[in-house]
Amino acid sequence: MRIDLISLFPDFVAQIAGHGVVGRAQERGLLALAGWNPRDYAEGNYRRVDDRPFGGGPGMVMLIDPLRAALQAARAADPQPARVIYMSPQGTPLTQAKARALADVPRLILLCGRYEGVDERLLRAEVDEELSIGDYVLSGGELAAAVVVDAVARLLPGALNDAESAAQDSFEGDGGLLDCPHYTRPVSHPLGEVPPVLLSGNHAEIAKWRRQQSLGRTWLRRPELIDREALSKADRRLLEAFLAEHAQAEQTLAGQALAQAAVSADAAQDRGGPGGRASPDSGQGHGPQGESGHEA
Ligand code: 9D3
Repeated sequence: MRIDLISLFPDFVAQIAGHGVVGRAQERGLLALAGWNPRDYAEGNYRRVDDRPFGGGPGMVMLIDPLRAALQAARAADPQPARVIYMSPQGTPLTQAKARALADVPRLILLCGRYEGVDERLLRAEVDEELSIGDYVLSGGELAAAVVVDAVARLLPGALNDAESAAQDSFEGDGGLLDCPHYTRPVSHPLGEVPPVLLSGNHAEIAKWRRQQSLGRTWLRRPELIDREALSKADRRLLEAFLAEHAQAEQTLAGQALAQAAVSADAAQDRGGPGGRASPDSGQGHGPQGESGHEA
C-alpha cells in the first residue's frame, strides 16, 4: 500500500510513522509513505500558501494552487489511481471498520490542512472524502493523518507478528468489547495481588474470567457498545455476576469510607476540633489518627 501526505509539515507525520509497527511495515515493504509540501509548489519570493478569507473573519485559508500542484505531483509519482482524503473536523469519524476498509485501498493521498482550512473549490474538485478523528480541536490535519496511517498500517497483512495478530483477532472477534485487565510479575506487590484465577492454569476459567471482565468494563465504561438483549445467555450471566460483584464491592467501599469518616470525626473530636470540646486527655498518643493521611 502507498500513502502520500500533502502537508506543510510532511516530515512530522513521517516521523511518527517511523516507529514501531508502522516503521516495521515500511521496512517490510508493506507500506510506502511519501510527503509533499505545498510550500515547494508555491510561487513568488514569499511562497505563499495561504491568504485571508473572503467575507472576513479570523484566520487564513489555504490557497488552491500550491495544494493542487502538490497533489498533482503526488498523483504523478505513481500510475495507480489514488483515493484522496481530506483530514477535516467536518469529516465522517474514523472507526475501526473504516480503517479496515482503507487498508484494502492500494493508494491513498491524505491531505492535511492548517489554519482555518482549505479553499472549498479545491476540496470539491480533488477530494473524494473527508475524515475526522473525533470531536476535539486539533491545530491541523497532521496528527489526524498520523492516526489514520497507524490504524491502517497495522491492518496490512504481515504488519503484525503472530502474537500481536492473535491478540487483534480475538479483540475484533469480540464484536468491539473493551479489553480485559492485564497482569504480569510479580504475583504479590505492595500495590496488590494478581487475581488468583490467572494463576490457576485453568484455561477455560481464565477465558471465562477475561470475557466477564470485558463485558463488565464495557457495560460500565462504554454502555453504548453493548446491546444487553443481544448478548448470548452465557454472556448475560457473566455480565450479571460481574455487576452483582461490582455492586457488592461498591457497598464495601462505601462502608469503608463511612467508617473512615467516623474515625476521622472521632479523632477531630478528641483534638477539640469541629463537633466537640477537647476532653482533658485529648491530643497526643492515642487513637487511629488520620490512618489514610486525610483528616476531616
Ligand atoms: C478553532 C478553529 N475552528 C473554527 C472555529 C475550526 C477548525 C479549523 C481547523 C478546527 C480545527 C482545525 C484543524 N483540525 C484539523 O485539521 C483536523 C481535525 C480536528 O481538529 N479534529 C479531529 N479530526 C481532525 S482531522 C483534521
